[in-house]
Amino acid sequence: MATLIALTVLWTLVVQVSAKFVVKPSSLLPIPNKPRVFILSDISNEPDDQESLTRYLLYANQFQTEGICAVTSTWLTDEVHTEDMLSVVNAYGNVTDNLNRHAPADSPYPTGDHIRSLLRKGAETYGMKAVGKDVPLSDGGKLLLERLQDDSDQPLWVLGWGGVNVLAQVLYKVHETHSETDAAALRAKLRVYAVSDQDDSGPWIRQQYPDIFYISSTHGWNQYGLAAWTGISGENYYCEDVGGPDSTKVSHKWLRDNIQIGPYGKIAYPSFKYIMEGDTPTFLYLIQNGLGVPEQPDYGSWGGRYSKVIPSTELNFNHYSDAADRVKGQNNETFISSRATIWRWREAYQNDFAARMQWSLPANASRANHHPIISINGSEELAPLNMTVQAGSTVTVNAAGTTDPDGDRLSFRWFQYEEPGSSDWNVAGQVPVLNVSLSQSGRMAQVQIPEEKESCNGKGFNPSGCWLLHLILEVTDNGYHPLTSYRRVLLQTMNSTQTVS
Ligand SMILES: [Ca+2]
Ligand SMILES: [Ca+2]
Repeated sequence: MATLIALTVLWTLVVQVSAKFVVKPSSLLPIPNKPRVFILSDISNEPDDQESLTRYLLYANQFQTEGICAVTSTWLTDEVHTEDMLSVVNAYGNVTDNLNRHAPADSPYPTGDHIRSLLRKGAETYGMKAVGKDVPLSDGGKLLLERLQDDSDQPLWVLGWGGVNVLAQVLYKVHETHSETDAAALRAKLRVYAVSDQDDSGPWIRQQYPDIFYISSTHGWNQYGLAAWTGISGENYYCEDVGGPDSTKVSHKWLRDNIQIGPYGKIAYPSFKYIMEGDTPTFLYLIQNGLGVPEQPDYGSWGGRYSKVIPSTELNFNHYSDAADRVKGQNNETFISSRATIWRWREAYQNDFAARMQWSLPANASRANHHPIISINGSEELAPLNMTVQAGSTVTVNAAGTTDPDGDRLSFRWFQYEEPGSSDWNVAGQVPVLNVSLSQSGRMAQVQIPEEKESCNGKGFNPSGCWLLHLILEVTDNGYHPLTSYRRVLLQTMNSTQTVS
């Protein structure tokens, strides 16, 4: 008999699937859409940008990389260092054949030559000194402007790993050379995720152009311990959330054993000085694993969770900053913090990195693992499964068709992600709670939707005050460096006067 359990508790069940077999590219997790990405990196101010670039390239077949630009920041005010990018890309170019044995047939890794062709220098001056009427566009600015003006109707993600004056240059140029309508149309294509403000051009951009979709942590200057992105690895350095995440997974030893290996990791990945990879959350946010929805910063992902600074519909003000999650840490204490929106996924994102580094090894040395492919209600699509549900009803979510390309054992964990959709600091007791009963070793979930007085209590965001509830399925295999895939089920509750479609 299935057991009914409140979803504040976690369910973990294990099921045995078929025996090991040789993986075929056609059986790997598909990559249907590739976000367009333009990176601005103050590489060489400390080792961590080089680390982030090393990790990024292991995901390069998930992205359409449009440019990688060396920039300045407060920490590197008058020089830029493409040569340190080049050393990473050269090492990457030597292992693309190895990596491609683990890529879906229709999404191979780009060649080293292609990535090299995208490297550019930004302005070799600090912040707004690079922006103005008589200041020429840097090479990086020229490429960014070209990418912004091309024919693509897809958003262009600008990832700020340092200062963002190359973007400010481009916006200034667009303002000078385009009508306001055309300039606004170009700005609407931009999506920015900047790692705090690292020069004066970020605040300038947000002040001049509040319409730009712009994710960045805001806090006092250099108070990085307050920022969500430090959840990637920073608890011991910043003395925040110590005891919550597993610090061994971001230690020098773990990185030496699992990342600084082989013809790529050993050459490309330096040891960190302060914290590991402060800039990595910018692209973890875009990784296509079924968890995050890039257009919805408040949904949460490996790259953290963010909400609008001002929820006004009258002002078109699109700045998103840190939101908090309530997460039980390793030490069994409950943490409510923005950093937790990232470190809660640490085991999965570090295992994912380590597994991909195995892909970069020669075949005879690689202990390769590949991701589970979740099938939910018959669909393998990564986008959320949207369901409209009547308050008080019970619905079935069927993940029985889930497979693993390696024939690994799979564990199924279902949980309600309560924070998205609520602006309460502490969601406990504030969000209607789903009850789920599992069968078929966790592959089948019967979801009990709360009664109308809870589901439609007027506090939900849809017009009738009903709630949009987030149910996450997390499937983890038992390969060497276990890999996790996700699917988000969005349950829009309806009251008894509404029709369920
Ligand atoms: Ca940086
Ligand atoms: Ca596997």
